[in-house]
Amino acid sequence: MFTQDGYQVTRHICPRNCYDTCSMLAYVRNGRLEKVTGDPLHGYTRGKLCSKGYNYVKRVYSPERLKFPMRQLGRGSGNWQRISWAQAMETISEKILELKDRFGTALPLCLNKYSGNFGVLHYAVEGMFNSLGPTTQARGSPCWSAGLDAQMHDMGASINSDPEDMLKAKLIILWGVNPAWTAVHSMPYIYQARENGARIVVIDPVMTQTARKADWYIQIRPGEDGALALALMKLLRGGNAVDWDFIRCCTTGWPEFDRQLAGECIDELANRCGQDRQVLEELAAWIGNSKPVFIWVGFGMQRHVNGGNNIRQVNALAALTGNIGLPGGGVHYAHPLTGLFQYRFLQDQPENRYLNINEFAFELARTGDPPVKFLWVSCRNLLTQDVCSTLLQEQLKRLEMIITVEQFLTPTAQYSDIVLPAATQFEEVDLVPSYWHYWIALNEQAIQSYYEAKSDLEIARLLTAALNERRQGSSNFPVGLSAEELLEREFSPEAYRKLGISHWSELAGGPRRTTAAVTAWSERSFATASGKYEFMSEQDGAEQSGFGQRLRPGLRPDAKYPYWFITSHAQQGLNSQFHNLESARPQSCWEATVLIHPETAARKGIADGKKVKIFNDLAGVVLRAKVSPDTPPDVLVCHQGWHPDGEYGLNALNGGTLSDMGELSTGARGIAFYDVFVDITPA
Ligand SMILES: Nc1nc2c(c(=O)[nH]1)N[C@H]1C(S)=C(S)[C@@H](COP(=O)(O)OP(=O)(O)OC[C@H]3O[C@@H](n4cnc5c(=O)[nH]c(N)nc54)[C@H](O)[C@@H]3O)O[C@H]1N2
Ligand SMILES: Nc1nc2c(c(=O)[nH]1)N[C@H]1C(S)=C(S)[C@@H](COP(=O)(O)OP(=O)(O)OC[C@H]3O[C@@H](n4cnc5c(=O)[nH]c(N)nc54)[C@H](O)[C@@H]3O)O[C@H]1N2
Ligand code: SF4
Ligand SMILES: [Mo]
Repeated sequence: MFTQDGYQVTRHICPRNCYDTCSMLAYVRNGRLEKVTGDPLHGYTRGKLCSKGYNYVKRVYSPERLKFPMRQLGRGSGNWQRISWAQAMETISEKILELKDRFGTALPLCLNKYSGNFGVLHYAVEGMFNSLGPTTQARGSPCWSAGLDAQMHDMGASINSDPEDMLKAKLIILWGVNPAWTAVHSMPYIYQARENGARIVVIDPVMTQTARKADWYIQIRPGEDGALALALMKLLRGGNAVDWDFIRCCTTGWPEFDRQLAGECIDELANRCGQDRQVLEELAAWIGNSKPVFIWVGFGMQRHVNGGNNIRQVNALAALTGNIGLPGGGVHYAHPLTGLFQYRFLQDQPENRYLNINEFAFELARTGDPPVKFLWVSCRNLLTQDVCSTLLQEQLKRLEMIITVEQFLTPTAQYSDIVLPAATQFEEVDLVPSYWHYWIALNEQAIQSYYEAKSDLEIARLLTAALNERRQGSSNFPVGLSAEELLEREFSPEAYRKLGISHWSELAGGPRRTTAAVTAWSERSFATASGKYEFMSEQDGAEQSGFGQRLRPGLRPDAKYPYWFITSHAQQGLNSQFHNLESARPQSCWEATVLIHPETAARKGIADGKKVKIFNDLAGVVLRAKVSPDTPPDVLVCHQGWHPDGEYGLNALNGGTLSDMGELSTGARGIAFYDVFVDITPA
C-alpha cells in the first residue's frame, strides 16, 4: 500500500478465470474505491486492463450487489427475507448436523465450486468441506481438461512458454483461441511479433476479432482440427520438413506414428476439415519454411468430443517439425501455476465421493445411498454455465437445502434457499496464480466490506465456529488463523526462491515473475515416463484417450438439427459475470444475439435484428438474429453468459456429451460444449 495524490493505493489481482490474471491498482479516498487501473510493474499486463477491469468500481458498488444474507421463503418464489449472519449460520449448521445424524455420514452434503474466483484462499471452501468428513464434491473442469490431458500424454505436463516468447516467432498460429477478446494482453506481443517479421494465421470456424487481425484466416469445420493437422504433417513429411534430429534425440513412438501417417489420405483429410488441397499445401509451406512456429491452441478447440485428440495432432505437427522447445516455437495451451502454492488448508479427504462437474445433473439424479440432500454453491452460476440446465433444475428441486455464496442474485442464487453475500477482491487479501503468464502478485485489501459481504474464507470460518459451537469437533478448519497467516503457510522456500523474495509481504512492493524458463521444454527433456516427447503415449489411461488411434472424427449435424451451436466466450463478459451489470455494460451487449450466415438466414426467412428460436429435442431459446458472413452456413454462434434482460438458458440445449479426455489432469472428463446441434426458425 502507498499513497499518491491523496489516494491510498493498494495492489490487486483480477481473480476471474481469465488468461490474463491482471495486476491492478485500486485508488481509495475516504474509504471509498474511486478508480482501478492496471499495475505498470506487472510485466505481462503492463499497466492496462480490459474494459471489464476498468469497470470494477461500478461492479463493486453496483446497486445489484448482494448486501446481506437472505433467506427465500419458497425456492424460486422471489420472496426474500433479510437475515443476520448468525441466523444464517444457525440454520445451515443445524441442517448439516441433522443430515449427518440422519444418514450417519457427511456424504449427503455436496459442494460445487469452480471459477468465479480462483484465489488461493478461496480454497478455504474445499478445506471447510473436507473438515466435515467425507462429503460429496463436484470434480473436474468445464473449461480446459481435455487439452490439459493432451499435453500430459505427449509431453508429461502442460507448460506453455512465456507469452513474450512469441516475439521470436516467424509464424504464429492462433488455433481455436480468440485472444482479441479472451486474452487481450497477449495481443501486443502478437502485433510486435508481426512487426518483427512474423506472419499470423488464425484457424477458427468463426471469423473472430482475432481472425480479422491475422495475415491469413482459415475457416475450419468444427471438430476437425486433427484432420487438418494430419494433412499438414503428411505434406510436410512428403516435403523435406521433418526435423530428424529432434525426432531422433527427443521423441518416442515415431516409427508407429509414421506408419499411421502413411496410411492417411490427404484429400480425404482435406475434405474432412473443409479445405481445398491448395490451402493445405500453402499452409504446410508456411510452416515448413518459417521456423520457429509458435502455435497457441485455445480452450475453444477442445470443446468437442475429440478435442483432446485434436490437440494431440497439433502437438505432433509441432514435434515433427522440431518446433517444440525451440525459442519462439512450440505448442502452447496453459499451465497450472497453482503448483507454486501448497493449498495446505485443503486437508485432502480420501473418502470423498466425487461427481463429474460436467455431468452434475445426471450425477445428482443417480447418486443414492446416501443421496445428496444439501448443496453449497460457491463461485459458480450453475444454471447458466452448466449443461442440461433443465434436468439440473429438476434435480435441484429435490434437494432439502441449497446455499449459494454470491455477489449477485444470479439464476442459481434465485434458486437457492439462502444466499450469502461474497466480498470482492478489493475487500479481501489473497493470491491468484495465472494459467498463462508467469507473474505472481499480491491482492491486498483496499476497502471495508460492502455492507455485510464476507470473503469465502471468512464464511468458512464462521460456519466452522457455528458447527463447533453446536457440536464440539465437528470441523477442524483453522478458524484461528488470519488470512495473512494462512498465506504465510502457502509459501515454501522453493516458492520464495522461484519468486526471488524472502517473504510474501515483499509482493506488496510489486508483482514478481517466477524463474520459469521463457521457452517451455527448452531443455528438450520432457515430463513423460520416457523423458521424451511421445508420439504414441503409453501412459495409464492412454488407451481410452486414443492411444494408437490418430484420427478421431468429429461429430456432424444431421438432417433434423443441421447447425452447430457454438457458444464461445464473450468480449464484454467473463463467463456469467459482467453482462448483468446494468451500469457497466455497453448497450450493444444487453441482449444475446445469434450470428447466422446470410444464406442460412435467407433460406430460413430470417431478417437481421429479428427474433429467432434456436431449438433441439431438449429445449428452445429465443435470441435476436445478427445476419453475418463471419460464421459458416452450418454454424450458429451465440456468446455465452448471463444476460438478465434476455435469454441466458443456452445450455438447456446442451445434452452433456463429454469430450474425450480430462481424467488424467482433473479426475473427470471434459465437456464438448460446442458439439451441440440445433435448428433455427423465426420466433
Ligand atoms: N455454453 C457454454 N457454457 C459454458 C462455456 C462455454 O464456452 N459455452 N464455458 C465454460 C467454461 S470454460 C467455464 S470456466 C465455466 C465458468 O462457469 P462458472 O464456474 O459458473 O464461473 P463464472 O460464471 O465465472 O462465475 C460464477 C459466479 O461466481 C461469482 N463470484 C465471483 N467472485 C466470487 C467470490 O469471491 N466468491 C463467490 N462465492 N462467488 C464469486 C460470480 O458472481 C458468478 O456469478 O462456464 C462454462 N460454461
Ligand atoms: N472476454 C472474455 N475473456 C475470457 C472469458 C470470457 O468469457 N470473456 N473466459 C475465460 C475462460 S473461462 C476461458 S476458458 C477462456 C476461453 O478463451 P478461448 O481459449 O479463446 O476459448 P473460446 O472462446 O471457448 O473459443 C475460442 C475460439 O475457438 C473457436 N472454436 C470452436 N470450435 C472450434 C474448433 O473445433 N476448432 C477450432 N480451430 N476453433 C474452434 C471458437 O469459434 C472461438 O472463436 O477465456 C477466458 N477469458
Ligand atoms: S477480466 Fe482478464 S483481462 Fe480483464 S481485468 Fe480481469 S484478468 Fe485482466
Ligand atoms: Mo473456462
